[in-house]
Amino acid sequence: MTGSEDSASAPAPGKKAAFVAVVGRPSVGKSTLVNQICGQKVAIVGASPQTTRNAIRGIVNRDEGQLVFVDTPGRHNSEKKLNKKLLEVSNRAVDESDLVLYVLDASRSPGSEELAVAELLAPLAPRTVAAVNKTDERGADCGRSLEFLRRELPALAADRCFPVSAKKNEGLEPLLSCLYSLAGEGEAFYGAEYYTDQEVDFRVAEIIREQAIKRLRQELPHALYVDVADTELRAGDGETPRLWVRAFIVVERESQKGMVVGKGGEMIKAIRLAAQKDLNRIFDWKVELDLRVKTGRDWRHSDAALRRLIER
Ligand SMILES: Nc1nc2c(ncn2[C@@H]2O[C@H](COP(=O)(O)OP(=O)(O)OP(=O)(O)O)[C@@H](O)[C@H]2O)c(=O)[nH]1
Ligand SMILES: [Mg+2]
Repeated sequence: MTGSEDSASAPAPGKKAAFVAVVGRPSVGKSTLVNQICGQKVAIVGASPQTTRNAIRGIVNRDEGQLVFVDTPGRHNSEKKLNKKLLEVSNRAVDESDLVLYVLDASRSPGSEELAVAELLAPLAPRTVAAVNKTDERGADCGRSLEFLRRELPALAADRCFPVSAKKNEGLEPLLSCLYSLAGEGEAFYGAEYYTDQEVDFRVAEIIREQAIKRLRQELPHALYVDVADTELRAGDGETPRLWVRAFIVVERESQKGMVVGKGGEMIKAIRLAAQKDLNRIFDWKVELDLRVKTGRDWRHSDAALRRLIER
């Protein structure tokens, strides 16, 4: 290429660019890890399994180049419609990515579900890196996870397996260096100002869902989704514009509505205020949330609802 304009848009020589699918069983800490690596809250985190329901991209820009991490739903083998859909999301992310970051939980003994993940990744070992997470947890046995990897994924070199604590931000730098070393050269996929490519409505819905599942028990975290019905950017009193949002927490049964609303409306108020606080931190706008509850019958068994909610 010749001419100053062309050379300005060409990738700098030697710059890396790759998509990294972050894969593993539910609750091993994939989303926590992506958030730490990106230095931003990209994906929501929850104590109950299957918090992540979509492929969520978090972008890391460094002098060496750009890595796009694709957080995925935890791989849980079950015949339920929702689980099958979540597995599809995970499979697609693996297929479409250049590298795989396999996350394991050092505090749990690897069982059949872990074995299924290792089997899936076996043919991909040359482009896989493993993170053995939660090394900070009491009773964590990192050696057990490393031994599992050696036995079940022998093609994965030992120097590609990294003990980490996503929560404490420990051990992430060598892991990231390894991923950069494996990434191919190429032009960045996103502008350097981006750390995620999620749309505002989706991020708002996810932050509300995080606050809801944090407070609700039993089946409710799995049974709900959040529907952002309306948003409007309004001029603020001072310089900060206000983002007004009307959103619904959608549950499956009439009887679940009461639990989300809580006694005297206390529960939904707590969810609204906490979500609003988080959203004010994430966005440059002052966010005003109008939050309500409604029923969306049996959405987990509806193909149309699952397509709309999961395949974004
Ligand atoms: N002790 C400890 N807890 C962690 C660590 N990383 C994540 N957790 C906790 O593990 C739980 C699950 O974390 P997530 O990041 O939501 O896990 P995930 O793998 O994304 O889960 P799914 O999206 O449901 O598959 C949360 O309670 C986290 O706080 C860690 O390094 N140490
Ligand atoms: Mg997750």
